[in-house]
Amino acid sequence: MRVLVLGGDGYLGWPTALYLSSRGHDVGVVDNFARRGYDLEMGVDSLVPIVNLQQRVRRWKEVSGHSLDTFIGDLTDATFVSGTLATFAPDAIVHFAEQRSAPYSMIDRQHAVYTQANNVIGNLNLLYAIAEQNRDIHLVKLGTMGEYGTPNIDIEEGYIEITHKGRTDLLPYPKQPGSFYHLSKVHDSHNIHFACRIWGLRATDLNQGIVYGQQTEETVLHPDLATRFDYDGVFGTVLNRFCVQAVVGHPLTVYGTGGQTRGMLNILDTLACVELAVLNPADPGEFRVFNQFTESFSVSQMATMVADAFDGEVEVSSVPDPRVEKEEHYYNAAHTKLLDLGLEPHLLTREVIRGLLDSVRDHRDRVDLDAIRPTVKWRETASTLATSGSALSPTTAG
Ligand code: NAD
Ligand code: USQ
Repeated sequence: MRVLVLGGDGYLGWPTALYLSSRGHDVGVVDNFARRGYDLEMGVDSLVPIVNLQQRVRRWKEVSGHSLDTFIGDLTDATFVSGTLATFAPDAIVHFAEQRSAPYSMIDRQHAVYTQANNVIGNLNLLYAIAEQNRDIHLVKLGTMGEYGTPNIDIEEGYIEITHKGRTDLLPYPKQPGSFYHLSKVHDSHNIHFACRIWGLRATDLNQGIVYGQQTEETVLHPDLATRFDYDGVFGTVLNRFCVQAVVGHPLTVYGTGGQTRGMLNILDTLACVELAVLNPADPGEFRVFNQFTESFSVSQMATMVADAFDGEVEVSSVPDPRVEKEEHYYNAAHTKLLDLGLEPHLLTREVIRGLLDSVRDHRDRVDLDAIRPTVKWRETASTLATSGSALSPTTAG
C-alpha cells in the first residue's frame, strides 16, 4: 500500500515509517520539524542522539534498499497538505503530526492556543484534502486514551450504548480530557466523525495509551536510524522518565499519591497496531475507534516495577502533583478490537524494563539533571517557564 506518515520525524512516526517500509509498503514521510523546535525552545534534547531527516532517509536506503519520499511542510498550510496528497496519492494516511505534550499545552495562553490551532487546523486541512481528492483514502489518526479522562464507569471503545427515558442509542463515549492538549484530540475526533458522516470518509481513531521503549527491529540497524527519547519534565512520559531517573540516581518523581492509572503499551505494539489498522480499513462513512493499549498500571506500580528491575538503590519520592487530575480512581478500559485483529502484545516484564534501562545507560552522560523537574503547573495560567521568556515561541500562537 501507499502510506503517508504525517509526523514521520517524531518519536513514533519515524519507527512507524521504517516498519511499514520494511514490510514492503511505499512510504512517504511528512514533517515540519516543529518537535525539534520545541527542544530548542525548552532548552532540552532527546536522550538518544538523532540525526536530521535527510540523513535518516539516506541511511535507511543504504541499510534496507527501500526509499522513503519526504515532504517538508506544515499541516496548517492547506496548500501544502493538498499538494502533498496529490503528489503522493496515498491509500492510507497515518496522522501522528500534532503537538503531543500535555504540560507544553498548559504552559500559558500562547502554548494552549498554539497546541489547539496546530492540531485542530492541521487535521481539518487533512480532512478537506481527503474529501476533495479521494474519499477512499483511509485516515488512521492518533488519538489518545486521555480523551476519556477517568470516569467512574468502564471505558468503552469509542461508543457507549445509553438508554435514556426508555429509548436506546449508541453514542460517542463522553469525554473528560485533562489538558488543553488532550482536548485538542477530542476536537479532532469530533471533526473526523463529522467528516465521515457528511462526506463518507473512512477513518480509524487510535486512542493510544502512554508509549514506552525506544528501540525497534529497524531502528537498531544503525545509530542514524534511532528515534528520539524524551525524559524532560515537559515531553518525557512517565515510564521513560522513571527509567532515566533510576539510571542517574534521581528519585523517581511520582506525582501526588501515584494512584493515577493509565493504559500503557510498548513502542513495538504501536507499530503493529498502526499496521493492523492500515491493513484492515474502516468502511466508507465509518468512524471507527480502537483503544490502543495493552495493559494498565498506576504510576506507583510503574515506579515499583522500575525500582525492582534496577540493579541498585532507587528512591521513589512523592512530589506535589503539578497537574489537576484524580490521584485515586476507578479504571477499567476496554481494548479488544486490536486484539481481535491479531495484535500480539509485548507486555511490560522485568526483562523489558531491564532492556530499557540498558539502552538508557548507554547515553547517561547526555542526561541534563535540570531538565527532570516538572515545571508546568496546571493551576497557574502562566508557568515560570513561560515568564522566563523563550526566543523560539510557537509562531502560530496569535
Ligand atoms: P512527536 O512530537 O515526537 O512527533 C510528532 C511529529 O509531528 C513531530 O516530528 C513534529 O515535528 C510533527 N508535527 C507537529 N505538528 C506538525 C505540523 N503542523 N505539520 C507537520 N508536522 C508536524 O510525538 P510522538 O510521541 O511521536 O506522538 C505522535 C502522535 O501519537 C501524537 O499525535 C501523539 O498525540 C500521539 N500519542 C503519543 C503517545 C506517546 O506516548 N508518545 C501516546 C498516545 C498518543
Ligand atoms: N506522572 C508522574 N510523574 C512523572 C510524569 C508523569 O507521576 O514524572 C504522571 C502524570 O501526573 C500522569 C501520568 O503520570 O498522571 C501520565 O503522564 P505522562 O506525562 O506520562 O502522560 P500524558 O501527559 O498523559 O501524555 C502522554 C503523551 C501524550 C499521550 C498520552 C496518552 O505525552 O501524547 O496522548 O500520554 S494518555 O495518557 O493515555 O492520554
